[in-house]
Amino acid sequence: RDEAIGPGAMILRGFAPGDALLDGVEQVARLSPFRHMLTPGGRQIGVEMTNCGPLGWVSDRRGYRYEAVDPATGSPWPAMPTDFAALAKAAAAQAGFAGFHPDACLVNRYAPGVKMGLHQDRDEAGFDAPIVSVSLGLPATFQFGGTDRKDPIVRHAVAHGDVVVWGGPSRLAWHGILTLKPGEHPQLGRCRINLTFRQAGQR
Ligand code: MD5
Ligand code: FE
Repeated sequence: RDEAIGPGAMILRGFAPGDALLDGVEQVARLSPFRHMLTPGGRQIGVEMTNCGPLGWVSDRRGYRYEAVDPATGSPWPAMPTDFAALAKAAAAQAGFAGFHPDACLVNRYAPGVKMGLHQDRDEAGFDAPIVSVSLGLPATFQFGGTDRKDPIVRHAVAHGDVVVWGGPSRLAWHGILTLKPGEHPQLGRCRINLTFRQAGQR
C-alpha cells in the first residue's frame, strides 16, 4: 500500500482516518476561520487557509512567514488537535522519519476550479524535518517534480484519507495541485481539504 514516489517521499494510501479528522477541522475553523490571504504582490490566493498549532503560515503584502498569532482574530492559532499530531507523527515514522514533532498545521481548502501552482516550501526555519500532508474530501492531482525547477514533473492522484510524507532530498522538491475538478464528497461536499504538518520554527 505504501508507494515510494521519490527519494524520501512516500504516499501512504488510506493511512488517515479521514472522517474522524473532520470534527477537528470544524473546531479549528470555528476559532480561526478559513480566509483568502494576499500574496506579497497583493493578489488573493485561491486556496482558503487557516492553521492550528503553535505556528501558522501567513501571507500578506509583507511576505510569507510563520506567526504565533492569527492576524484575523488577534489570538493565538487554535491548538493542534491531539489526533492530528499523533497521526502526523505516525505517518512520518512509517515513512522512515522518527522523531517528527510538528509545530504548525496549515489547513488548505480548495473549491472546484482552484489550484496551487508549482512552488517550493522554503518558509520554515530548517529543512531537516519532513512535511506530512493529509488529503480529505474531493480527490486531487499532485504535481511532484525535483529540487530543480527544470526537473520533470510527475502526477499522482490523492484521495480522502491519503497521507504523503516528503522528507530528505524531496523536502525541497517543486510541487503543486492541479485545478480541482467539480464533484461532491459524501462528508465534505464540494471541497478538498489538505492538512500540512511542519516543523516550522527553530528546533
Ligand atoms: C496541498 N499544500 O495539497 C499541498 C500539500 C502547501 C502545499 O503544497 O505548501 O501548502 S503539501 C505538499 C508538499 C509539501 C512539501 C514538499 C512537497 C510537497 N514536495 O516535495 O513535493 O494543499
Ligand atoms: Fe507546498
